[in-house]
Amino acid sequence: MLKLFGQKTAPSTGSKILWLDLGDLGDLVHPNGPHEQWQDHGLGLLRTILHQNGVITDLFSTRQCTSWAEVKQKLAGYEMLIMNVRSYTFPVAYRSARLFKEVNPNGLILTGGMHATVALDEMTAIEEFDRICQGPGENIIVDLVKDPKSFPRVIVGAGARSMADWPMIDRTLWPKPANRKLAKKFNWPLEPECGWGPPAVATLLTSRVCPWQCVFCNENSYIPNMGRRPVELVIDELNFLDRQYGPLGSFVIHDSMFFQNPSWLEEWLEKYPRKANKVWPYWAAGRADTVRQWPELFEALVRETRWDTVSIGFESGSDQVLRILNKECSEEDNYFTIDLLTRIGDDMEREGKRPPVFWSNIMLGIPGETREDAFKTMRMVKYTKRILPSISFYAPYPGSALGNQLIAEGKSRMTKENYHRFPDDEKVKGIDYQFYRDLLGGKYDTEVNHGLAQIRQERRDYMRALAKA
Ligand code: B12
Ligand code: SF4
Repeated sequence: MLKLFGQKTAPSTGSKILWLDLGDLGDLVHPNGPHEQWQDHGLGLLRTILHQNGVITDLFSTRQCTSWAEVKQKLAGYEMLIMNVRSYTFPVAYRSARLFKEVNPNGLILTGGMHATVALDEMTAIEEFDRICQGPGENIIVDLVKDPKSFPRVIVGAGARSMADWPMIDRTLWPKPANRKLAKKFNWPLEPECGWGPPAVATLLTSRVCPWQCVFCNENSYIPNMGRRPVELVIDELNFLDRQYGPLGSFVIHDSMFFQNPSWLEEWLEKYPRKANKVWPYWAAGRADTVRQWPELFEALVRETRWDTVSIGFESGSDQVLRILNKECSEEDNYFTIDLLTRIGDDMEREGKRPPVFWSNIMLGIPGETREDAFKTMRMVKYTKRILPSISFYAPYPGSALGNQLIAEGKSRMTKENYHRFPDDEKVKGIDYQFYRDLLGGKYDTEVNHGLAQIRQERRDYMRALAKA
């Protein structure tokens, strides 16, 4: 069997089954930013389950390669290829599948992941994909990999009822950084610092589904409901990672919506500061309306559990747009949340503590948004005292209600060759992107600054805050 592994990839286990981690070429060699280096929990979970059941797989990542020729070389000699395909990795997945079949004409390709659930037609159109699993895979992956031929081409997956049933991910099954300089600061199998908290960083999930129905997202329409991971298991995992690979510096809770389910949050508030090896600061997401609904709980979490980086999907500073998005939050909810965290931060600063900061998700270029709406949004961003803005041009993802509608109307510019490559990609037809670039560049600062206190009128480089979306 021909296997050409450079030092960049994990040594071969001798297995003829390869799990290919997907992402843009070079992201684990010379990454563009920290988020490109984060690890894939779907891959981590399913590979852990496979290995615990005696099904050993090899691994490498397209992110560890800098050319397609290198990817092709590394694919040679395998009998089976497995991939977790999300919409944003679909272009890389199908290109890899073609290369795999070129070098292993009799090889079999198993795919699963979010894109199979939300855009089955695009997946079935790729004839190289021999099996396509929709939905969760934890209770099907072992049987499927052991005997793929006993399954039809399109399969509905089976998941756990609760995240309590998930094994702890074996993080050594994740890809390594493929460059010595990067490896030094990566902290593998933990993850690198991204500006939210000290290294080493661990990413984890405590919940999978958000019950809201924002039209640009509404993942609960395609991710089956499941029980949240028990607080004790989350703390045990953090303590284990700290002991085994640490010292841990901070962590990122990747949940789409951490600030939900008050009884879980109250238990977290009570146990995390007491039972964790150290009260590490963390990043986690919430919504402005729930902060307004449970302000005491929010404040206690920020103060006592070191929820230092509070991600809120503000999205827009205009009620008109928030209604288009079915966000079920109002301008008033947004300003309530901003004022509350500012007050907490001012207090903590007076006490000599590090004040919490917002990771503020903002969208521009939403169909139906007027210029005045966009000015209001940028005004809200500038009004926020302690903010890491994450601004993106709205992207019509399949699976979301608005995404599906725009795709059906032929208005999406996201093609299977280019789901999203660069932050300022133009994603929807009929949107005046030049206006938005000018807005971020400062051309409309007079309009944006209208009514803002002098101190808030200072501008930052908002073009740099523009994120891939
Ligand atoms: C963590 C996360 C990220 C991380 C990703 C890190 C990484 N390397 O993977 C970061 C922060 C970088 C990220 C960024 C983005 N993300 Co993101 N992200 C998530 C999030 C919150 C969790 C993903 C996860 O780990 N899930 C848990 C694991 C266990 O699930 P899973 O990977 O789907 O795997 C399961 C199944 O799919 C299946 N399965 C998977 N593979 C296979 C293979 C086989 C053979 C089988 C049988 C089954 C199977 O079994 C697994 C276990 O059940 C999801 C939302 C969510 N709740 O899932 C969004 C989500 C995946 N992201 C999304 C998007 C759009 C993005 C962004 C474009 C911007 C944005 N809006 O957030 C960027 C683009 C990133 C890029 N690099 O280009 C969308 C994807 C929509 C789509 N149609 O694919 C989601 C669904 C959120 C949303 N509703 O908008 N993201
Ligand atoms: S955008 Fe946020 S609040 Fe809305 S459905 Fe998605 S995860 Fe939930």
